[in-house]
Amino acid sequence: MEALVARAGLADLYEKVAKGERLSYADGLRLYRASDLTAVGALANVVRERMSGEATYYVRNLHINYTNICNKLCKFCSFYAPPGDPRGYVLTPADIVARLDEYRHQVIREIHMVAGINPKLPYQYYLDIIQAVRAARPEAQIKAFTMIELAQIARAAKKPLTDVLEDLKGAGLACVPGGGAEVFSDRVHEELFRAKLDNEGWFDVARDVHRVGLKSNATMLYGHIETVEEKVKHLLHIRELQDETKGFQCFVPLAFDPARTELDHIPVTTGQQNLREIAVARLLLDNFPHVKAFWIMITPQVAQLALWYGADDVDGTVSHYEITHALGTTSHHQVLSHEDLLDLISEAGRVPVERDALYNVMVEAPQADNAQASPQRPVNLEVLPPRC
Ligand code: V47
Repeated sequence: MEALVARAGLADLYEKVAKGERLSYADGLRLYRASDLTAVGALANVVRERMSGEATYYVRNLHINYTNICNKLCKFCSFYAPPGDPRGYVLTPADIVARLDEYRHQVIREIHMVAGINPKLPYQYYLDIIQAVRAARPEAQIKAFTMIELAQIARAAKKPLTDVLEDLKGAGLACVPGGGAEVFSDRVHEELFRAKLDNEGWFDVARDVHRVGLKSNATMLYGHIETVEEKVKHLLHIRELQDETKGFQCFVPLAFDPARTELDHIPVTTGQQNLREIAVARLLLDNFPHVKAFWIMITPQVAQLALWYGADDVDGTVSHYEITHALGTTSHHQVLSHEDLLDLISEAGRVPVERDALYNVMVEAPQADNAQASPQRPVNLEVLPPRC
């Protein structure tokens, strides 16, 4: 390992990582530019194993996108329908309960609910959908509303955000996902998502979320027009906020999927890029408990490798996802079964640990009915064709 990182010219970074020293902006640039990705991954693995050992967290979850109507018109997004577009939909609380009913025979620990910014939705709608989900699946935790949605909900409520967050908590909100962060760069904001809450606005909302005692995640959308410098600044910016609030649970790098977007000339991210993003994040975000591999965007195959490049969390069974699609498919039904998730993790030589949305451990390791999910059994990766 020392020889590997020395050959890659990263011996001094190994020293820092071994001593648990914080990496700098310049270190971040070097990690992005180092030609030997295995050396960067090996460094990240030191941190990953120090923080989580062999454990790989996973969640049985369900994603629900309650409306695709959005007035932000982000160039990287293929999911939205602008207001007035006939493709627009809004799920009523009853629609959402009907969706949940389709999964009544399955264990669900986390319901992840995010959507477009639909200015027509009244404040009560948001409380109603949380209450409806809570009543239908009281055992599942609700992770809902990006910082962008929360700003819109407060606008609809005409109340201070902290009051709104207390109302949402009272209705059943357990925690907040990390979406809408994109890349904290004024240049990229201006170019790709001008109408959306600006970067400082995202931080202000996150600060309030953490202030009222809700945990959240943070994301970074990469693989479009961003630069390496912008990505390092993004990571250091959220590291700084984490020092202040300690409210982030997990960092989620999101690989840009250009299909059906205004940026469809941009090539899809490669396996090398996807693994590097996870590794650099693990190394720079020394105060984040978890780094997630979201297989929907990077394929289950690369998510599996990511468990040796810094990721200690795989999301999840997912079941239904509308924001992006597996390459070459248009189906919203995007799922890994519980057994396939267990196999994916075990085959990689890690120990699967089931969690809920707040990282409470549900079971220590595969239980009796999963025990035959031997690492030898081939993982069903047919759900997605490889993207790289
Ligand atoms: O905010 C939009 C991104 C996000 C595209 O917190 C795109 O655990 C790629 O945030 N290609 C929503 N990405 C999803 C999200 C998320 C997903 C999984 C787990 C968690 C978590 C959060 O998806 C948006 C935006 O950044 N997005 N369009 C696209 N074409």
